[in-house]
Amino acid sequence: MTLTLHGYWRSSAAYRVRLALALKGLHHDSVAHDLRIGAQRADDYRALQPQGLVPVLEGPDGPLIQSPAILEWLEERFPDPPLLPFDTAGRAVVRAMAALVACDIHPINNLRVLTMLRQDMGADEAAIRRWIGHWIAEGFAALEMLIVRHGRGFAYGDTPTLADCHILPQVYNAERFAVDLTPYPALVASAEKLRHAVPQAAPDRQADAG
Ligand SMILES: N[C@@H](CCC(=O)N[C@@H](CS)C(=O)NCC(=O)O)C(=O)O
Repeated sequence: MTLTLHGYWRSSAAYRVRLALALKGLHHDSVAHDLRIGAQRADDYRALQPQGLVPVLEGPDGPLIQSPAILEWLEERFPDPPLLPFDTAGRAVVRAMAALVACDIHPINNLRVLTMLRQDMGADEAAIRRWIGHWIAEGFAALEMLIVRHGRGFAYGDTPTLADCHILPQVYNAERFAVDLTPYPALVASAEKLRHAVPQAAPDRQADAG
């Protein structure tokens, strides 16, 4: 089965998918779309992803969009190793952790939001960093509490889950923007554990990095 991931090395949403693919031991081909030059908005790419966002995963079920849906698809199609706990309560916690990143941190710090803040609202780089840092800190404070409660090495339990696939890319974003991570030791430790488990998924290991 051929799986082709359309992404960009620094895209944290694409990084989520690379992590899940790596954890499941799945090979994939990569197609890079340079977000800095707006390649994601080209007509032929919008035919795959009408929003003009990365990632897209092309496979036997057609082009799949929205990284949370792609991760759920991978989990259903390739259940071994599982990235969700077996019990319904645990699944709800893992999905909540993932949603905390995917719904409440990442979208308001996305490139198109930052571009609007810069271009239409007159925000300078100091204001942009304050904006990003604020939303990451608020979300990470809550995540830290959840990881202390549920984690045993990883964010939930002692094996990686879909929660970790969301958290590590968000930590990568936080590092890019020099957000202070010292208040979140459990979160950082869980992210480091995943980073070391699947180094091949890291942004700087991608062919288009630079
Ligand atoms: N909810 C979407 C978000 C995708 C997304 O925001 N991708 C970013 C990169 S991380 C992007 O393509 N940004 C381009 C832009 O904002 O123009 C998903 O999880 O797939």
